[in-house]
Amino acid sequence: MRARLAIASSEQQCVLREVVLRNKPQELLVASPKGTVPVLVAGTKIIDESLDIMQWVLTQSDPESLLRPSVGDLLQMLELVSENDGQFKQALDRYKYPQRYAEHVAAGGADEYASYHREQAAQWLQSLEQRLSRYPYLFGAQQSLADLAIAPFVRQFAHTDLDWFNEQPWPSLIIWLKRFTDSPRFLRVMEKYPPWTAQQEKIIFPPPRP
Ligand SMILES: N[C@@H](CCC(=O)N[C@@H](CS)C(=O)NCC(=O)O)C(=O)O
Repeated sequence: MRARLAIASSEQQCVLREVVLRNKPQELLVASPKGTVPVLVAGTKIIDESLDIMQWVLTQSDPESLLRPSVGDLLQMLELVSENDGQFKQALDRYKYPQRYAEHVAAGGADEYASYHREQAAQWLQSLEQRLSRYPYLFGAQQSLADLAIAPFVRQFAHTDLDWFNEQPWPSLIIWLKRFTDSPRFLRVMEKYPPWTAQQEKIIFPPPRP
């Protein structure tokens, strides 16, 4: 989602190959043996971390100035994203999929384990709420790389229990997330694609604007 958001914003196009993780094509593993998605192949360059893809794509073309926020700079944005990708992402995964973590049994069951990690994640969301109570976006008046890199994870958190999320005292965060999910860009990158096969016709991403 991050990579797609950045490509759509950069107004560049790529050939998209959808991957089903249970059935990774050999071509993916040849390009990137670590076998995670997304992977961007640009000539001889292979980029297999979503944040690196965002940065590389936006360095080629950045019509919305996502790399140049009105408040702060790229380094500060990367620091915030790295905090998001560390503790918050860890807590989010444990809240969303407690059964995947064997230690949930020792922690008193999946529900208790999930709610403990929800509380951990909530501390991060509270800090985002504070930022967003000052400016409409994480780094000022305009959307930036940080917003597009972090919002998909906050959306995952929110959708794990939407009623609970909407009851939290996070008015600015809730508006920020809604602005993101209501945006035409979001709907455009959410389109579903069939898994890639060697016989498939090339799929160009992003799709044309409606
Ligand atoms: N830090 C990596 C994480 C990528 C990642 O873990 N992606 C998941 C899908 S969202 C994946 O490919 N998992 C591999 C698997 O489940 O086999 C990035 O942001 O690109």
